[in-house]
Amino acid sequence: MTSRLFEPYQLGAITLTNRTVMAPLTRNRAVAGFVPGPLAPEYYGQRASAGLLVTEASQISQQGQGYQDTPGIYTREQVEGWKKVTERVHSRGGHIFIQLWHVGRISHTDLQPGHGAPVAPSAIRARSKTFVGGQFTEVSQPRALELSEIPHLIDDYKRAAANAMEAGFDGVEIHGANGYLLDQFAKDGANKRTDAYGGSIENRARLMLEVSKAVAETVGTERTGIRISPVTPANDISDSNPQPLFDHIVDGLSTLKLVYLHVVEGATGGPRDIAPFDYLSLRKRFQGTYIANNGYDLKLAEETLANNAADLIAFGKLFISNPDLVERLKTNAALNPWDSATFYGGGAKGYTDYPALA
Ligand code: 8OZ
Repeated sequence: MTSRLFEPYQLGAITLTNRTVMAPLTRNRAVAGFVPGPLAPEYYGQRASAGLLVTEASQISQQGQGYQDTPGIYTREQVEGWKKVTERVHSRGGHIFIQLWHVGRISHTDLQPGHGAPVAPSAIRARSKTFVGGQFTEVSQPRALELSEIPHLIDDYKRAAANAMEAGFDGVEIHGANGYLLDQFAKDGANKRTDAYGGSIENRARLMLEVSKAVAETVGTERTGIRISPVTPANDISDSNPQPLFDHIVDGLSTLKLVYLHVVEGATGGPRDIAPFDYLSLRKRFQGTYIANNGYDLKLAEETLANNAADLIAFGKLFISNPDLVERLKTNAALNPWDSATFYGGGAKGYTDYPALA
């Protein structure tokens, strides 16, 4: 089988050198002010041979934060911090999108403005933990967002997207996955609203589509991607009927002409076959680029590209432990194992000290 993984790919206005994507990966190493840490330029720069890098999830506002030491993209200092990352990646010939994040109910009052309740579609607490104050803690009881707050929330996404352009990113990825705010609105396990944002599939999809439209208007459709996870149980999220929900969402995203659809197939970081779901239905509905993610190895990546079931393949943990993953896959070299003890928080260990091939 001839591999397409190492062929260039045109993503909107940018030419990727290959069809690998470094998945967004939370690392909890931001410094004071939730600014990307001093090692972040080196960490991302080391991985610039990926076709496309997507940053760790980055909160669009203080309200959007749910874990300690995650970076933001809503202050001047954060923009300056990210500039150092984009400059390093570009100087090494790479391309990088930032993932725009609002955690919704997966947060703790200690991280919220004025120690208020985290916000959610409905006042239903997730049976889930977050990491705050140096330990895993139950998430706090959320409050339901008022209808009148939604325009402000959309403004926060727009401001973050504009900041991303100022920081030199090639584009933004809206985090619509893994049981965070937009996924909470979309799925009926978390959304019990009775207004225009709850009830029917159309209503539950509304916020994700409105955010997508607003962000695309801010930075351009060719610089706006989105990540979804139709069946993941991450962060206690669930939906009674995800196929028609995501068929509808993807029809809407396609109409908006977003540049890519990034799909976590199965349980995030877990089994791909956790629940039946027809991903090809999404592939067919979406006119832009389809990025497949979750548990891909070289063989599955090559098969998937050969079958035209995806355009790009995102690798997560393999990119943590292999800064030169592309070269290793290309040459069938051994892969460094990852150390899960150093995924979240800490310094250079398990972050910038994984060796490249000699
Ligand atoms: C791991 C730990 C904390 C957050 C996601 C942003 O799952 C995350 C995340 C992953 O999308």
